[in-house]
Amino acid sequence: MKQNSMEAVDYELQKQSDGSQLALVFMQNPPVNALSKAVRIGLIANIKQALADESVKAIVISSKQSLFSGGADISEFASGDFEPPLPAVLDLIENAAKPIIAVLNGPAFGGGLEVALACHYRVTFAANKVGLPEVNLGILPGAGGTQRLPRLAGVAQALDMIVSGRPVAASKLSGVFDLVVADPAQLFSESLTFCQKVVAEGAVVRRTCDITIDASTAHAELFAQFRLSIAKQARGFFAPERCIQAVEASVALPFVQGLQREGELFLECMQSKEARAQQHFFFAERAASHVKDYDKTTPVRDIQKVGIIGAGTMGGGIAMNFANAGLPVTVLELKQEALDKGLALIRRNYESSAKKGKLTAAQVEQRMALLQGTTDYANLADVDLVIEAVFEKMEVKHEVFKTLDKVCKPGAILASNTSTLDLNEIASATKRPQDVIGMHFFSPANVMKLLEVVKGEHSSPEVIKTVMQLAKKINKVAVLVGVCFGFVGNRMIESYGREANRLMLEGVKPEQLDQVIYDFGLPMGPFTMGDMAGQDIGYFVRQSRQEFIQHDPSYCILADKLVEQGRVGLKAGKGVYLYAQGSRTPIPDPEVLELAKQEAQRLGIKQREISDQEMLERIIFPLINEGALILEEGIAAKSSDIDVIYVYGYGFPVYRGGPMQYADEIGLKTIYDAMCKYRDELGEYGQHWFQPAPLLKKLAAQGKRFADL
Ligand code: 3H9
Repeated sequence: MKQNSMEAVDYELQKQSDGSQLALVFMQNPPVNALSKAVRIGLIANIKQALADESVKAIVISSKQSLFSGGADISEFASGDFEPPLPAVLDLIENAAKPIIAVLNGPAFGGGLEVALACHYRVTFAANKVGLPEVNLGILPGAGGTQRLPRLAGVAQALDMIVSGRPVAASKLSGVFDLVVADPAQLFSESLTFCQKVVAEGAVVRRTCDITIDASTAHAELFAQFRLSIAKQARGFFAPERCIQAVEASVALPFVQGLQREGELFLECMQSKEARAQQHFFFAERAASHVKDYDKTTPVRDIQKVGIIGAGTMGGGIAMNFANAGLPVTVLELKQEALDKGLALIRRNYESSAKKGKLTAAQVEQRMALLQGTTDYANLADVDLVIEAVFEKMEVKHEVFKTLDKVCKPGAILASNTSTLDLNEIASATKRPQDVIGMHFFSPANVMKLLEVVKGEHSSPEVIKTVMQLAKKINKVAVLVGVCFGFVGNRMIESYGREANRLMLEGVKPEQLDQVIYDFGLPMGPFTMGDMAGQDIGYFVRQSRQEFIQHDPSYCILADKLVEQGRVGLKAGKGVYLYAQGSRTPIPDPEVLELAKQEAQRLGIKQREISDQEMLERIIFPLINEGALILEEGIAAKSSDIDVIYVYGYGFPVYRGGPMQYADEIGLKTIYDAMCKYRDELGEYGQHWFQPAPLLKKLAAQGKRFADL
């Protein structure tokens, strides 16, 4: 429901000991106090009222919510209605004739911090976080943030905050706050004393725009070095360079012209496809937690203790997530030796984080103390959730779930980390399929943000809700998916690997294709990725997919042959590429090209020159097409869920918003036409693998997007 400006901003007067009044202007727009149209109108009205009231000597802007403000209302961006513009509100604040003091009672981000920067004084508490995260939305602080922050905090500090988007604790930020109190509970009383002091000292209005930046602290070298330092993480993004240019303008131009330049750059960013993608992704990530399978009335089970079956790399990584969140974990391995090895690996991981300064030695010990090893299933009798991470074979999973059914207490959630197997079949090994669910972590499980939560045919709403909420507690982004081979992520990646292999048979060099995919924005191409993960992993999965080979004799034939020759990737020093001892740099190997040539001849595939565009389309479009099938089958509830899976699970560039947003951006008709073209051009292979999904065909014909579903 839209708020009106009276509700969005609250106004109070507070009588001071000298008889004068302090006007208190509180923003109130839950959940994050976004600076919506109503808030902007309310701020203008209340500030004007305070300025017109002769008894008011100073004005406080604060909030009664837990946040000071989460910034501009992003949900309004699509409407294009920015009236009254936020910069106009800030102009009113900065040029007010009475001192305006921002009291930051909670985090201030983006436009929220920009409001504070335009005030004449700023007060907060030490642990409070502030930041300008606009760059994460593909834009830049467009309400004077790029001009005012350098004036207050210095150019180097401002550049870092604006380009990284990282929040900073007030205690670590120099030049911005006039008073930083240690105890948040004392913030209001100390702020009032501060305001009285400002009034007593003549109510001086100190405008940030009047500060001159010392150009000697912001020479060209500083910007050049900064550009170099962020080149890797900024690759492919549009906004970071514009952020830097806007800060450069704060040094080179007077304030008013600087603001103008900021405005131009802001508009350029706003109109970029990267901004559309990043803003789509912001809402996609949050929308992933809005699922129809439960509601507010669905109870949630209390998870206090967790069990993990398997202390391998995956089981260990999963266990770390819970220990990091302060939950005790019992890790089970049947052999003591494997258990000791697994626990030692976890310790090494923690110690390596400590070496990098991410953990203290005490934290390492605290976390290790939460991890208990066992070789006896009976020790899982009291866990509230158990996650199985054992060998990916149905018989093995059945054994584990049968045993869990016997030993675990009623109401315990029994989860499988399977990445491909049928969860319903796994659940059938128990007498409580309603308590069985999939929790598909991505490797390394202690690092990757994504969790595919797989709902089985019988998984209860209560179990689904508990696991979705638990994911947030262990700092994962959970996406709910249905049961099919590979669920969403791995089912879609299948076509990606298949097509990479086929392209090599058709004459593409691995390094050519890897470069095309890297340039598209993924961290690495499919061959480098396969070598890093181990080519044997895909080989093993393919053994259970013999029906693919029956339809297509070329199906991943090169990858299979390489594995059969012991070329399993980086760990063997050779896979698709060669690796020098101790090096991770892939070296092209003519032997692999020769093998491709021979196999192509044997299969009657003509090798030819293939353009970068064809490579890209043949790698990415079938993946999108599979996404369309997944949507049609209801395996994913919405296209944005697929985007979240691809960005967080597979490194799909966030500035493309995920594969489905990318498809929407370039147009579904383009994808549909290309699928038809390859279907018709690639003979039997094309007929088999390039059939457009009916949903893609329908939406393309209607001129619609996946996001319209
Ligand atoms: C800006 O300021 C531009 C200016 O420089 C220039 C203008 C001219 N607007 O994340 P949560 C929603 S750009 C609208 O789960 P948390 C969110 O979608 C802005 N809605 O909470 C969700 O909705 P739902 C720069 C917003 O406590 C709900 O609020 N600011 C906004 O985990 C709860 O969100 C940013 O980039 C918004 N600004 O984290 C900050 N923010 O419940 C963006 C949130 O329907 N926001 N929502 O799913 C955040 O980083 C986090 O939301 C925050 C709270 C840390 C604030």
